[in-house]
Amino acid sequence: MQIGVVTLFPELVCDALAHGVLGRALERGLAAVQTEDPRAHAGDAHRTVDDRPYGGGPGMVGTPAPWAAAIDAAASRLPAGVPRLHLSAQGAPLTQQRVQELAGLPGFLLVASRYEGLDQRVIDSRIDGEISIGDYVLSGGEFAALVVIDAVVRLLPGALGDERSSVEESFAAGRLDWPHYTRPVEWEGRSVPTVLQGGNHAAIRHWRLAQSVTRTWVRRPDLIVQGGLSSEESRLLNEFLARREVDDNG
Ligand code: 4F9
Repeated sequence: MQIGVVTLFPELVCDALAHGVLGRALERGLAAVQTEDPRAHAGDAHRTVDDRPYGGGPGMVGTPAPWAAAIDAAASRLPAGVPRLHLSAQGAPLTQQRVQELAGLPGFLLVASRYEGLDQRVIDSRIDGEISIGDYVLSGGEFAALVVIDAVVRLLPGALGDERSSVEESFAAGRLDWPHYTRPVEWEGRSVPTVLQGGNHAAIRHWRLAQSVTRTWVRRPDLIVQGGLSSEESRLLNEFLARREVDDNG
């Protein structure tokens, strides 16, 4: 997979990609990330990449020519036809489904703008879609681009040590995870739930599904409104609501 990132801070992006699962996946060649800096495409002596907004107001707007040239240069090094995506609070919310779609492509180009954003004409002429990672404003799109890259690259075959992890995740799509525990069995007076200490796999599965659906119900009812409950889930939820075994911390 070939990923391009247009950014005024190529080092920030590259440095962040050097660690953990992501760092190892890139090292092993499962994906390659190339950056392109609009400043390298600025024509004037001051290397201008932003200017004051027409119509007035605070902040600055990305100058069209250097941003368009950087996008074109980055796109020319990627497989033909891959989507060009701008990170923006005005974009479509990033979901695991979108992440999975991106993971199936030969590549994509992420454009991380600064200031009040890009001149709209660059978006109109060069961008295929806009992605938001949440309803808040960042000082630039770099961290949003890194979120997209992290979420996608960890899904590539071979990126996780244990491929079951991502299969189980997509199986559990639309549900929050259940709680996890490791040794020691007792810590600061708190115990690992008894069911997890034994080897009754059916009971463990039952407990995990119940925790997962009940947590989702309490903390993220919007996820359940979207997809509804299976009959097993509504049975587990009713059992657990009757016993109130789930923490509502969140
Ligand atoms: C990008 C916010 C993606 C949320 C980019 C300022 C952004 C953002 N999701 N905010 N520049």
